[in-house]
Amino acid sequence: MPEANSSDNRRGGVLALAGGVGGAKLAVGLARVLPPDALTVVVNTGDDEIFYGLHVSPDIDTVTYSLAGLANPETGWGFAGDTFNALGTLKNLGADTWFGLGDHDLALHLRRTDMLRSGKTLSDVTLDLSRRMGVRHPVVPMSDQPVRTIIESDDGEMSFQEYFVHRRSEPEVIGLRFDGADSASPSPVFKSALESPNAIVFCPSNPFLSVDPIMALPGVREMIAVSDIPRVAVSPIIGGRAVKGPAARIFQTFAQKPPSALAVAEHYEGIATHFVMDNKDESSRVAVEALGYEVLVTETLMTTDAHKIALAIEVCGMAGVPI
Ligand code: FO1
Repeated sequence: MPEANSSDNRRGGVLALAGGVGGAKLAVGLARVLPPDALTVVVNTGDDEIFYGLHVSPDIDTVTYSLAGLANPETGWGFAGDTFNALGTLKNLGADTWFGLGDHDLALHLRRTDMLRSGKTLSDVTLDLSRRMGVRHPVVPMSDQPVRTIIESDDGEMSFQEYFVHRRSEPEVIGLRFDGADSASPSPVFKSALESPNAIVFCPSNPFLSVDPIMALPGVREMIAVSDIPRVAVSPIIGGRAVKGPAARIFQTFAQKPPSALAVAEHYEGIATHFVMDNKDESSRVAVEALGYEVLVTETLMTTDAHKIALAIEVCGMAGVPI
């Protein structure tokens, strides 16, 4: 496997693909060890939805708030210490308020929606707002066109937020599709980052729900699969369990097996070249290596900034990316 070369100035640094909370944690670590021109974080927008008339981009916000040091440490999403006065008023005024937008969060969504309505792209708006929050590394939506993750369930079709937040992942998932992906294109910064990265990192986000929407954009899977650089997948499954979210049932449905680091490695087969899994999953090392991966077994649970940085250093080391 060719190693990234620090003197290869034509290369564009690390391209990290992320969903929400798990992806945001590794993005924080990577941003602490890499300069802004050596990291691009491309974020899933399949979970985006209109709430209260406002454009909500949950994964972009989770990544941005996390990089800005503003994320709610208990939930991983939303603003730390946010209040919910406006939501209470909305409820009193008859709105269905199952999707919890705090007061600070609402201000961000008002601003984003206003900027989008004035004709700016989601890329422009994300860059502008993230800079204003003090984020120095580029946070980039996967696409500027709408792509929506639709859950096909035993109780009908629904948006991801309807399934995950409103219905608490209770409906039985029987299918998944990414509406709009075929006719969308990767956002301009994503497209140029794809052309010559030093390494690609699949952050520990749900492979089916958070990374697959990114891979579903025309040309993305193919470009990644044929690239000759290290492509590191970090398992979001630790000891057979998802750190957060509905991964267990989703794995059962789509991989036809319970969640495991090995199932994640199988999912990224032919796409990733390197695989990072937790010490708790050490027993699967040989099976993952047999799939052709270079494997790193380490501590992957990121409960502190020190963990995030340590994992980022290991990921960069494995990919030969100088820090
Ligand atoms: N998740 C919840 O479980 N309940 C909520 O009310 C909720 C509100 C919310 C508001 C803004 C935001 O950026 C994220 C929010 N999330 C909420 C998280 C979000 O639904 C998921 O974590 C992601 O879409 C999955 O990656």
